[in-house]
Amino acid sequence: MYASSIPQQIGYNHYKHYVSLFLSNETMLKQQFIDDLSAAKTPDEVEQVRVKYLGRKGLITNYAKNADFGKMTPEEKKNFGIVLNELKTFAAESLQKAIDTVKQSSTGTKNKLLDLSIPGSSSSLGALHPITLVQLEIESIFEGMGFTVLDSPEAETEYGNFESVNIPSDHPARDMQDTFWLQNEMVLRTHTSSNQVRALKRFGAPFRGIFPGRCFRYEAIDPSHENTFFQCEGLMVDKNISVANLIGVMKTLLSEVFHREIKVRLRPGFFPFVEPGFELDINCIFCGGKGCPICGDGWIELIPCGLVHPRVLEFGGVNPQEYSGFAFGLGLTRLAMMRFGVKDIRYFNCGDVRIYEQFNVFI
Ligand code: FA5
Repeated sequence: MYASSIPQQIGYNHYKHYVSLFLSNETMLKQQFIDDLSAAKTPDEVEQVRVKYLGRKGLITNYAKNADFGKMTPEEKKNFGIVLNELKTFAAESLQKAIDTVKQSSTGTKNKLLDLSIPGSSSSLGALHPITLVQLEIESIFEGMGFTVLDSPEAETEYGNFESVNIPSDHPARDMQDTFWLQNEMVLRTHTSSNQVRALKRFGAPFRGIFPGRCFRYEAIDPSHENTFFQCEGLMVDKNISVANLIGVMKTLLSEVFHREIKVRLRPGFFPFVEPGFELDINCIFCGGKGCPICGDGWIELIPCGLVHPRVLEFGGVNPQEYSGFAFGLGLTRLAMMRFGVKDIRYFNCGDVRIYEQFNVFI
């Protein structure tokens, strides 16, 4: 019987019936046994098949009882016996194979579940970003000196980012910080200095606080310049604050960060919101001050600072006759480079976790 000769309109059950008309009873029984055994997936189900066909009242065991031996010739009887024995042997062997297979697959699964020698799949823990590590360190150093740590917005008004720190719209200092302007006329802050006036307005004087945060500049990037980097603004306003207080705090900060005395140099620097203003540079830790592609001349510009300009105090509602103060804008990303010996600032924003994992401080 070939499938191609089956009438098109019949389904599978009809097909089986159709086929059965052309097959002997023994062949039909064998096929039925094969179908049942293939459907058995567990040892219990195989056992049910065994009982159904080879049990005491099984279909194969009792098959001979239904045979009409009286109508058979001796030759037919002999053939019947041979076919029946073959069927019994076939069924017994098939059942044995099926039992072995289902047992193997079920114990195999159990073994797999219990096999403690198979390496587990581990999930890796994240590490704190090196800039975050340095930020936390700085926060703790300043908290130790009585400073409060404050959060602040990354999008600023034009007034906050520029005018409140004495940089009016026609001031050339605006050109020193190329800016990302947002469509709603806010700016992505170019520095953290806008927090000076914000803090004074909110807390008044005396005040000691730091403001770590991300800044953005439309900058051509190179090993020491990024378009997205971190600063940490600091502000201390009280009676009789002088440059001596400023230098004292900066030296404490650097010796605690680097765990040794760091050579620094203070040179005049211009920032419209401080008077006098300074650039505090540290001796390059990569070349020891000889000059290299990272520092240029052996010094790294790290902390611009100065005494708070009287106008800024006024903008913050503080009387400059009564109070004075210092402010600084520490380059946190640059400090992280120095702290961990990272030679190119671009590694910090590249998103390659293999770099961050080396710092190996788990959350
Ligand atoms: C300022 O941003 C001033 N607001 C700092 C200040 C605050 C001065 C208070 C006085 C008083 P400056 O543009 O130099 O200054 O940036 C400060 C520090 O931020 C730099 O010394 C440097 O360490 C870091 N910095 C600036 N631009 C980048 C950049 N593109 N990539 C990485 N770090 C930068």
